[in-house]
Amino acid sequence: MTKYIKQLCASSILLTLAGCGGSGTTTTTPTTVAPPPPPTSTDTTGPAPCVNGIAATFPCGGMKLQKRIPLADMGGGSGNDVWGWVDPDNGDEYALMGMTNGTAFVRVTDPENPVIVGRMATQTISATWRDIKVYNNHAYIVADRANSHGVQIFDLTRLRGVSNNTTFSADAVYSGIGSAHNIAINEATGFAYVVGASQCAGGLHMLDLANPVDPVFVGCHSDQGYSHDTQCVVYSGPDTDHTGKEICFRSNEDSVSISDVTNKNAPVTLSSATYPNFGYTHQNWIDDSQSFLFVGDELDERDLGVATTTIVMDVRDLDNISYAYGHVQSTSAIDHNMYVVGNRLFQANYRAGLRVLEFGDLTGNTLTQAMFFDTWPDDNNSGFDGAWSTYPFLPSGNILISDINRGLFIVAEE
Ligand SMILES: [Ca+2]
Ligand SMILES: [Ca+2]
Ligand SMILES: [Ca+2]
Repeated sequence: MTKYIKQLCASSILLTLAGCGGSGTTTTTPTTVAPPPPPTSTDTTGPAPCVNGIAATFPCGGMKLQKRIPLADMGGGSGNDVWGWVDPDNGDEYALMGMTNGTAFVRVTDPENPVIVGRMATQTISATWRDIKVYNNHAYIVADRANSHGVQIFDLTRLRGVSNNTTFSADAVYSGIGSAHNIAINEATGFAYVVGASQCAGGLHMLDLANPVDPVFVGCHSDQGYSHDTQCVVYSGPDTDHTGKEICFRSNEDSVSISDVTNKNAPVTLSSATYPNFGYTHQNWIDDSQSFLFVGDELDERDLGVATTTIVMDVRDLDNISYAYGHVQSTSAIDHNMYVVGNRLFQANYRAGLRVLEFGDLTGNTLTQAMFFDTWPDDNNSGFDGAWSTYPFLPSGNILISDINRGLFIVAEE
């Protein structure tokens, strides 16, 4: 969901407050509270096959419902982000479900019988925006407009062997930031990139995660001001000028930009570009060949009245990126968080639910809808309801959907 702070970030007042940098991790004594009685679940849904275009009450195509867990069962609040974790010792799969008031941990190894292992409350106040990433068996959790929330760090191996509904606290909290919109982690290098914080003018606040419970601030990259989201990778794409460098693809509200962050002391923006009919440049993900960047604009559908449109940027030359085309779908919903697995693009499209697009050669628009699971049966309009995010990277092939209104969905291809 968008957040309008670019103008604020440009103000001298905030810049004065922001500075660049920040440091400090508080190592807390993690607590594990004896679980209260498990919640009485009266309205989980599923499993349900997709029959005549409906799974339970949810429109579907080629996908089945393994289980839906209502928000109340996970401690409530509205839903927001979701990420996943696989226990390297035993292969157990987990959903890390963000909610306004905290994060729920759900073991989904048996997807028709998921186990709510427990939850960790927000570090400060309830927040519409929470974001979660995982590195080295630790979860890193930020929240937006949440005062001095910082980055909660949670050792996920503590979930091992826990059966249900335990109250956890963070192992440590990085307090070099307060609120932040998002956190990205390049798992290949062990660096985290906080974006949308007051620090670093809302740009990249870079952290070295070599010690997982004690992140070390290593630099800012704020030349473009506020970034709403980013994906950072070790570059292996077609532009041989930059092979092996650490490259961040950034969505900056009003543009897309490419940055070389290899040298944390001197990151450099290589290029930036916009596209027709932009409303709010929200989030992006690169294809496996690192040639084309999928970009979600969060306000074009609502404010410009276009049908669900996903932007494709040609980034084959990192020094000179350009708009390639927009892919238009049949709904009016807003495309939100999206991720690539092979030749498929998994999109959480708010009121249209999860849409899975397949593609071939991206030099032309070959995107077509392969399957879908609609968590908002009411309509497909451009409201901020329904599917916030999705996690399509579990080895089992089960796909997680975090729904603002209806909780955690575990779905699968039929
Ligand atoms: Ca859009
Ligand atoms: Ca180049
Ligand atoms: Ca719908």
